[in-house]
Amino acid sequence: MNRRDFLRSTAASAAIAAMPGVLRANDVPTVSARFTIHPSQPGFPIAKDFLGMSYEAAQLAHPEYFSAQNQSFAGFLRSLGPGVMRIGGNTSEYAFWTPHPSSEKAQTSDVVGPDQGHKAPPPTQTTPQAIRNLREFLDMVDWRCMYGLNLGKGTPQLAADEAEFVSKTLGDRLISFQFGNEADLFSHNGLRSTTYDYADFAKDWQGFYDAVHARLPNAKFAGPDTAGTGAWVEEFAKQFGSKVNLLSTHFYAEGPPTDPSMTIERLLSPTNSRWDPAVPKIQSAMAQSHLPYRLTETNSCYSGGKLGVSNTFASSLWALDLMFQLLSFGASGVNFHGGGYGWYAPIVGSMANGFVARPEYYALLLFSQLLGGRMVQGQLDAAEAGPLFVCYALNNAQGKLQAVVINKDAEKNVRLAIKANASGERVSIERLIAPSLSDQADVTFAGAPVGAEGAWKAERIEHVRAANGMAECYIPAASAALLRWE
Ligand code: BDP
Repeated sequence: MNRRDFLRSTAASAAIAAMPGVLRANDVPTVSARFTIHPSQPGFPIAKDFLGMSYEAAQLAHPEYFSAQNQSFAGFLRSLGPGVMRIGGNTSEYAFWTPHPSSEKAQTSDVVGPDQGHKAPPPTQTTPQAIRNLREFLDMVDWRCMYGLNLGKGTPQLAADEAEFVSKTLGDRLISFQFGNEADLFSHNGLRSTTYDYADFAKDWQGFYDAVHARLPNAKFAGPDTAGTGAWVEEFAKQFGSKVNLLSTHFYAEGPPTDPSMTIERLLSPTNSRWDPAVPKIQSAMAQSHLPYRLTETNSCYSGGKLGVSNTFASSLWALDLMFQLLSFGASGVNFHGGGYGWYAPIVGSMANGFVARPEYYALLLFSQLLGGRMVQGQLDAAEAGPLFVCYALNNAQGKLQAVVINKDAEKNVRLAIKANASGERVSIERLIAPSLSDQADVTFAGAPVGAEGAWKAERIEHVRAANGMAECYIPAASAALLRWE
């Protein structure tokens, strides 16, 4: 770095440090990057219901949770726009449709965390009351639902009975049914023999489909909802593409939490040995079937998440980047798995104690500002900033240019020059920041934390000038920002 650059970067660091709430800028170097945006070269659209959450089916055994009574939880979903609630998880193979509960058990609001997958969970009952409450809840938050039926321990007959009631009750709040959760793991988890393979699953799936379809000729289905590397999704698309309205798979960035190599650094790494090989398979399944794809269950670390990784600000930068990786190949949405007080759950709490937003929730909150827009092409020259610095550009629903910049690197501030032939004389900046990547409680977006019932309102919006198609901004180490051309 020559003297002039050094002085400039020192001044930049001081300027960043002087900004209230923008921390950790002074102790690391500032490097340069350039992002050239082509607003007239469109990419994939950002579906209005791109955002979603995923919950264990066992939560339905406590029917007050997803009910109109649970206002404080509902607020967090409402703040994200019209999303998708996916009901499934390991416990969906142990959730049994119980149309006539013998004793009308008191409605409870107990919380069910994400299943840790260590052993078979206890069986639970899904009652008509739970489904009626779910409908009220979905209406209240204006979300729709993907509903997992029990393939592992259930029967086609029970699935058809349950589907009939769910379909009648959820009406147009229901997007599709799915059969089974991660059937590609059935050979390992005791739900089937150790030789269970795709052909066996296809037979099971067809049997369930026939039973439900016979009862509900207009019912919609999605699948395969598998865990792994995408191996089954291509076969599934080929065989059942004409019977489903959506392809679905899952992805956990790392795990298990007991493995010491599962760290923040690994989570934020630009490559992922589970996800990278899955993407081309998903793309080919989409291309051959012409079906949309949704990542129906994801999070940072399986087996319930990892304390000190999944519940930190790093998870927020990870989740934000993952959503753009999904958009880069045209995925229609994502469901972050949660529930209870799980380490990776974006929203945690209970009706008795109230709910709070974990750091990961802030990624969804930022992203909710982009719904209905469309990605546009951009070219990043980030040689100095390195692979942990990424930028994405889009036109919002009104055709105004926006960009999201994610600096996952805790060791470099970035001075970003942006070239964009966009109308607008200034660019607003809303920052997603926290004192450090490992912070668990002090995340803010646009200067404001998420409060009770998901209340949030931007409190600090910075501006920089855009002149002759150029703008410049500073992106401190370990932070992200939403830029809008005004
Ligand atoms: C997924 C399961 C879900 C678990 C999650 C985990 O579908 O039920 O909670 O793993 O292990 O594979 O955290």
